[in-house]
Amino acid sequence: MQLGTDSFSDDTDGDGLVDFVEAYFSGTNPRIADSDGNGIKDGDEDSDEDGISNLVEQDLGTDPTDQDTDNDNLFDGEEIALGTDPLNSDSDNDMLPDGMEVKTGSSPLMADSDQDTIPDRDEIITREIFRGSISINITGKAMIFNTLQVSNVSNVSSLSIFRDTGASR
Ligand SMILES: [Ca+2]
Ligand SMILES: [Ca+2]
Ligand SMILES: [Ca+2]
Ligand SMILES: [Ca+2]
Repeated sequence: MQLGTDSFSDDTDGDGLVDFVEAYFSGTNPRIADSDGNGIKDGDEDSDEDGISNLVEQDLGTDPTDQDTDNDNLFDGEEIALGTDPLNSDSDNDMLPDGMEVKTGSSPLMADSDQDTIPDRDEIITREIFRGSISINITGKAMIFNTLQVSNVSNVSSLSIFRDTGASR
């Protein structure tokens, strides 16, 4: 590597971040411990403002420049707080992404949140969506919220939505 870094040290500037991470991921300078000179070492900075420091991200293997490494609509820091896996979009492996489970009220850590033997993805959920003076009631299995998109509906007295069972996110 031609980075001007010390080839005998993984962390040339001693800020806690290894040179490789600084050069390719965190966007900080591998030769300066405090790249932006704000008094906070690069390792303690939270470059992507996702709630956890660059150093913690380096240890976890998450992306210090991406707030949501696994793209499940929960910031990396939120996932640490919740106990979900910031590197797995579906921590409990029940086919419902972590962020969606938080939104719909089921547990992202349990495939059957209320332990009624019906898995979260098959639970019947009712939601009322408001937009201005219009409200839409939607009832269906949790999975429907993965793919549901309603746009420009007008003068429709009843609306039926069919979900393609083969559909996935
Ligand atoms: Ca991150
Ligand atoms: Ca995430
Ligand atoms: Ca996750
Ligand atoms: Ca899940």
